[in-house]
Order: sequence, then structure tokens, then C-alpha cells
Amino acid sequence: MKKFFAPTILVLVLALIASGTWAATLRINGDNSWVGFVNGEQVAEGNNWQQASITEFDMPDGYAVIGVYVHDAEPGDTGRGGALFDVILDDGTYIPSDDTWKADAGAPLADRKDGWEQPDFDDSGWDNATQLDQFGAGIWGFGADTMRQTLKDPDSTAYWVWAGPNDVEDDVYFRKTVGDPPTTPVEPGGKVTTTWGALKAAQ
Ligand SMILES: [Ca+2]
Repeated sequence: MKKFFAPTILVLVLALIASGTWAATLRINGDNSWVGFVNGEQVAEGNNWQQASITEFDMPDGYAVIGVYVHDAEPGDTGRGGALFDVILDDGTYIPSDDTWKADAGAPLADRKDGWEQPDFDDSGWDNATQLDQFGAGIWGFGADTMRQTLKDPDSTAYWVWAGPNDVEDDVYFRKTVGDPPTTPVEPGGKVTTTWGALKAAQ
């Protein structure tokens, strides 16, 4: 009897942890470069628009505040900026970049100090994102085959987005709360566990 006790407790504990912990994946492509945040913590970056950064993270509180910054390297109308990203929750819920995300343009990331990426930041003054072509279409469509090498399982059905016309602003910020936030606001607690964090710790 005794030898079954420890494994049984272990299974029960693991089941409890699993039931209270959501996992999710954040995938970002940006033209030309980007930085991704979960609950105010940097979790991703990239500068090859055809190769998504892919970050897995835990949501111990069942929700998370996602922040995405994208920089267009060509000033003003000399180049068009674009951001394409999605969040996939572990129940299969697919949250694409589209015009339901909040968007704001401003100073480059290094000069922006208003805490825009923090969970408690008030983005009520931001507009909704400008929704451009869906993945696979439009001016970035020619790169879709290469992009699918990283954007698979599931295939992206997100939309390219920006803040305002995408030949004006070059530094654009996006925010959205994903998952199931509590009805009474509570800061998402704990440190975000991500593949990015593991990679940084190993360096
Ligand atoms: Ca530009």
C-alpha cells in the first residue's frame, strides 16, 4: 500500500498544477524589426520579417497582457511598415493580429519610457490597429512561403497591422489582453516563464 502513496500524491499535485496553469505561444513577424513583451517582460525580438520569433509562456493567472513593438527602418513614406503576430492558447484559441488590438505610434522603443508594455498601463487613449492584408496577401505575400516555415501548426490567419497609414509612422506599439482576466482587476502575478527566459539564462 505504502509504495503507491508517493506516486499518487505526485500525480495529484501535477494535475492541480496543470489545471491552474495555462500555456500559450506568441509568434511575431515585423517589417523590419520587433520586440515582444508578456506582462511587461521582454520575451522576444527579431529582425528578419520572414522568420517569426516564437515564444512559449505560462499564464498562471489564466491571462496575460501582450505588448508588441515594431520598427520600420525606412523613414516615413520611403518604406511601409507592417506587423503580423498571433497568440495561440493551449486550448487551441487563436488570437490573430487584427483591428481589435490597441495600437499607438511614438518614439523608438529605447526612448519610450511611459511603461506602455506594463499590464496596468492605461491604453484607453490608443486607437485600434489599422488592419491591412491578411497573411499571404498584399505587399508581403511573396514572402508567405518562407514565413510558413516558422508559421505552422497552426498556419497563420493573422492580418498585417499598423498604427495609422503604414507609410507614415515608423515606431508602432500594440497591446492586448489574452486569456480570461478576472472581472475585478488583479495584476497578473509571478514571473513569466518563457523559452526566451531559458535561453537568456543559458547565455
Ligand atoms: Ca516607413
